[in-house]
Amino acid sequence: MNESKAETMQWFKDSKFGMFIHWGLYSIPGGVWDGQKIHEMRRPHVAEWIQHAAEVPRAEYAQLAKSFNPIHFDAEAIVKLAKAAGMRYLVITAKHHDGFALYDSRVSDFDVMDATPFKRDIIRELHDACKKEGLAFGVYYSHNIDWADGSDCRAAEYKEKGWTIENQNLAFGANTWDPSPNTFQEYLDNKAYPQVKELMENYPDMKCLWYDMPWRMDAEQSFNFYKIVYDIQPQIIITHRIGNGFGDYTIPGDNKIPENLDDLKKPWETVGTFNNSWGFNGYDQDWKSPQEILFWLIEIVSKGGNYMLNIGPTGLGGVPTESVGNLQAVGAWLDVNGEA
Ligand code: FUL
Repeated sequence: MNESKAETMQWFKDSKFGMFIHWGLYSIPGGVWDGQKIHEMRRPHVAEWIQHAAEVPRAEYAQLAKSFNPIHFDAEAIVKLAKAAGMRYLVITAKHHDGFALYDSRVSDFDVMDATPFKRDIIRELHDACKKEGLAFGVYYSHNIDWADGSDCRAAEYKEKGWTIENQNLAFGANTWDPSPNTFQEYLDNKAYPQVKELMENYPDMKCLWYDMPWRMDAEQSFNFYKIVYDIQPQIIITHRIGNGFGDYTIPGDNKIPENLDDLKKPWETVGTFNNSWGFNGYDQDWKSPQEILFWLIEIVSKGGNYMLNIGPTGLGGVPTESVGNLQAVGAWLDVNGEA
């Protein structure tokens, strides 16, 4: 295809509405650990952070992989749902903060092929289904936080020295309860950089890469994450959450519409939850109605941004019925009232 970055930027500006998918081992407990609900534990109260909230040891959390068998997962149905809703692109968590990869990684066994009975490459299936259906595709990759392998040695150090406001912020999200023995740099060299390289090599023609939560990255590390992508798929645009001022587009915040548009020097995207979590939360019924979704979409698009709305499939791979119904209703409204 050999599209240029400028062309992808134009594609991005024209696309307006996309689907975000947060899916992984955390979708099995669905916001509840040992009978305790995520919003009763420490922040942030989002179901994909359950390991952090309940301070689940790495080995115990990894046991979830043995029961990850999402028999209802149907990549083509998800892609068709996105299209029916009027969405033009799809971005899925290839690896979230728990460190578990939804594709076949050669550098880690903590992935869907090696650690689960499911043994299907979810990223490949969605990538291919998007290609078939003409939907643009991208991946999310948690480059900094990795509770399985990336625990920042400095976080343990901060803890020992006592938490000051400054280092508390720096250590936010780090695995301080059961840190992996390796250093942060070892994690980067042996897992994160090679995994991003694998993603670039395995899944061609992607449009965007969603890095997240950059604190603790220094400029060289952020640059490396940028370069690996650029060397292999130069057309890909990257979120500014790569850190240190790199990145091609801005995320004003989770569920945030920017107030001062002049401050935004780059094209932007608001990402939004359907209820109050990104990953599946089995007890959160606070779904956005079709009217609310349309409000967000119109408000964002009229200000020049894109809206990427999230779905969180269940541990069995089904899309919550409320998300399906409300997305279809949005699509029906856009069919009549929307612009091409
Ligand atoms: C945040 C993450 O910590 C959440 O889990 C989610 O992925 C959201 C889109 O970005 O910063």
